[in-house]
Amino acid sequence: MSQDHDDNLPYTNAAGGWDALKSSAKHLIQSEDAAKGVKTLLKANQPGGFDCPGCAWGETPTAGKIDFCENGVKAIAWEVTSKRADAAFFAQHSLSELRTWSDYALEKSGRLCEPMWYDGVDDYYRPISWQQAFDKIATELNALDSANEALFYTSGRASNEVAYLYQLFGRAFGTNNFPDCSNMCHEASGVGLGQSIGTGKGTVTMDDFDRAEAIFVFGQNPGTNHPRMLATLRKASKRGAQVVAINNLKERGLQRFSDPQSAKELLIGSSTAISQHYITPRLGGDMALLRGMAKYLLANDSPEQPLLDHDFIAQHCNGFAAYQAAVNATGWQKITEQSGVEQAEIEKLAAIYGNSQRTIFTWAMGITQHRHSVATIRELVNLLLMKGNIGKAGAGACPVRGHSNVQGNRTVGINERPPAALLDALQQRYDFSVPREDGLNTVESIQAMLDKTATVFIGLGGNFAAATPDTAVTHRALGSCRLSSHISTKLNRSHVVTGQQALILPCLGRTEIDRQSSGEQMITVEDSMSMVHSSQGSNEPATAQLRSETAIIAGIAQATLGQSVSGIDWLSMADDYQRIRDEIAAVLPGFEDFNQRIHSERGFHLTNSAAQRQWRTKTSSANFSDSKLPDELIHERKQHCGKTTFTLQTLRSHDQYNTTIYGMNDRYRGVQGERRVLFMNVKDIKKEGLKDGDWIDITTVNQPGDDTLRQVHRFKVVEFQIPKGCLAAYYPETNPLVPLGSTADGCGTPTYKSIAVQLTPTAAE
Ligand SMILES: Nc1nc2c(c(=O)[nH]1)N[C@H]1C(S)=C(S)[C@@H](COP(=O)(O)OP(=O)(O)OC[C@H]3O[C@@H](n4cnc5c(=O)[nH]c(N)nc54)[C@H](O)[C@@H]3O)O[C@H]1N2
Ligand SMILES: Nc1nc2c(c(=O)[nH]1)N[C@H]1C(S)=C(S)[C@@H](COP(=O)(O)OP(=O)(O)OC[C@H]3O[C@@H](n4cnc5c(=O)[nH]c(N)nc54)[C@H](O)[C@@H]3O)O[C@H]1N2
Ligand SMILES: [Mo]
Repeated sequence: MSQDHDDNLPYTNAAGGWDALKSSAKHLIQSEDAAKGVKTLLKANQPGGFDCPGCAWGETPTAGKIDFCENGVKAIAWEVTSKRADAAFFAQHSLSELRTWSDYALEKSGRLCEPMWYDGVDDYYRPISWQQAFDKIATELNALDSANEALFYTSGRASNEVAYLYQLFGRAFGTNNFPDCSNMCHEASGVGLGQSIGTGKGTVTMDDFDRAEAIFVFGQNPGTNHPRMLATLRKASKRGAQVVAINNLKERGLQRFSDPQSAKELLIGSSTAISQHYITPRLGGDMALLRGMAKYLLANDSPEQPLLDHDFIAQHCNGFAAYQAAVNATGWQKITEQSGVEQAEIEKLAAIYGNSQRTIFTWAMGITQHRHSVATIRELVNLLLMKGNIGKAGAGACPVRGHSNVQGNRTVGINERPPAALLDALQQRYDFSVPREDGLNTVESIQAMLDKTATVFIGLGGNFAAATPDTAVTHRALGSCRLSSHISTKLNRSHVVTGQQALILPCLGRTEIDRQSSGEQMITVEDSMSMVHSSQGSNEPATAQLRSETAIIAGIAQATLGQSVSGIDWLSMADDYQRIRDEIAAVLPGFEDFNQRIHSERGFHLTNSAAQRQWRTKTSSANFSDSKLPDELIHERKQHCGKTTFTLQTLRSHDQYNTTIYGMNDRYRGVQGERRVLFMNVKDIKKEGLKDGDWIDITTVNQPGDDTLRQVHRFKVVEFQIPKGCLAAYYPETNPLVPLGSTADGCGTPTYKSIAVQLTPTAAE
């Protein structure tokens, strides 16, 4: 059996194992409805059950096997809680009081129960009927001078059905303003992959993981954020595939893993080494590292021992000569300085890659939330193209998505920069003039609220006020809206940082039965491997007043537009979601016979053009990109004024789901009972005259001309294995440090993983 460990020491057990089971049980018990929780769990990710709301990792094709993880348990326990934030709760706690609560305390109040209205005058949310709530929204929307003054935000848990209806409503209303969580998440993957290979999605399926000779995991912490992926990596590692982790931090889950679903591993206390190679580059150093790998491949490729797939390059690719020139023009000194990795180590990685005939690259937020994320993703693809690793079994690109249906939301039209083909197809199907002008992304929406050019905010799920950058500025922006309204399951920061008036519209969760006039409904979602499958809850709704997200959007659309758009009967679509799926099938390629195909046990796969080696790019080829490395990352800046500038990344603990905080521990990183911690290299701690456990304030180093003070107070220094000059701390506590204007080049993602900061000891109280 696995040995017990001292909670105060860094975690030394393998990830998963007994501790994961222990923690799962604790969270089920805390949900105060453990029996319901267990019953619910057995249906997670099973045919006929519901899609786990935890993450977008693909389902394991072995039917009958339990397919959930510790953090899926937390997500489910969180939803099936017996606690309620009902009308009595809101009568007891004023908005001014609720604003002083922590994010943790707000969500702990339990499930939202009935629609609530804040009139901007008396400091309390009051119950309101559904119809009155819809009418309030309709009145505000219809009073706008331009449809572009409305913002329709989506968080990626929404189903395909509601997302489709939502975009149809927004566009029939007249705008493409669909900011979404993806703008803060994998946007750079969509943009970069689109430019390189003509699809914004990953090119692999679960089967490819069984055939890969090497798997490189870049900037991702699957032990916490995609725990079911560890089982996939473990299997690959056991059969001899090389697993390489490239991560700023030494993450436990990427080192050793004991599968809590493997009775044998649990009983004998064994575990599997996940990655045979673990490289810790500096924050944002991945592009330089990849460039170094490319340099090695080019230098060591020979007719006798080819490292490149020249036939593939000749037949399928564009721009190889320019890329070669760009690689040759990049010196090793720049590469090692920017990546923080020695040449010999980069060459070792390159040799593993060069000698593997089938390689998968996976990545997540460590790659997508930097200023040069698009260029880095294109560099990842450059490497894949050099060896023909796209459209080959056991090989490909795998951006591991976050929210369980964020990919599906994009597919069905949640996109502020919609492709012309989507707009054309909508125009052909419907009798309204489809808006052609691009809409606003998340950061642009905040700016528009500040400028008062957007004044009505509707949030389909999520927690806009907490997930976005520059917290003080964003709260000011939301506060200036005429109306903010949120379709949600639990109370969060966005409900208490209101517009002049505000609505809370409480909805059913994934685990609950969705009854409409035609009977019980199912919904559909798409995972990171482009598998579309159904999801159906089996629990009684938390309260009788809850409505489904689909019914709520239909209600808002009916109140706002009525039957003014002929051919769209909003309410009838919500009566029977098959009608929405018929619309999706008529408008979107790949969804033919949607209502029939969704009944096959594990759903169906949406064909990926790049995986078929069809390149839907402007050149009709797969494009190499010849971007230069960034001139200067934060750690390469010359120091002025004596104070050290560090690069801060903001990331997730093991006990949170984005802005939802389940608990105060981060087991694998050895943190107990607190979240205001700053991970720091021991040498930096000494150099700054600090000690482990000292308290510091963190201040953003602004761009010239920006004099906003961005600061967070009283963070505890924790010694950690992290490269010098780099820091890490949890989100959303650190979001006040991210300047609104600091976004990735070529896409609007905030630079959440590279913030220039300085430290000062917290003054004694
Ligand atoms: N339990 C749980 N599951 C989740 C979520 C959750 O909050 N909780 N969130 C969901 C969502 S929306 C998303 S997007 C995903 C997020 O999944 P992840 O991307 O794994 O999430 P982060 O915690 O942001 O972790 C980023 C990882 O990248 C590393 N990293 C940071 N910067 C760099 C860099 O410059 N280079 C390299 N090589 N590594 C770097 C960090 O050390 C960390 O290990 O998870 C999804 N699943
Ligand atoms: N500093 C920093 N900021 C970040 C990130 C980071 O790494 N660092 N990551 C970014 C990323 S990757 C993402 S995806 C965003 C996340 O941004 P969002 O998606 O906006 O935020 P979440 O925290 O996932 O939203 C949580 C809320 O969703 C609601 N909810 C939960 N389940 C349901 C449901 O079934 N239906 C509905 N309607 N509502 C539901 C609950 O009320 C809950 O409070 O944050 C981004 N912000
Ligand atoms: Mo995300």
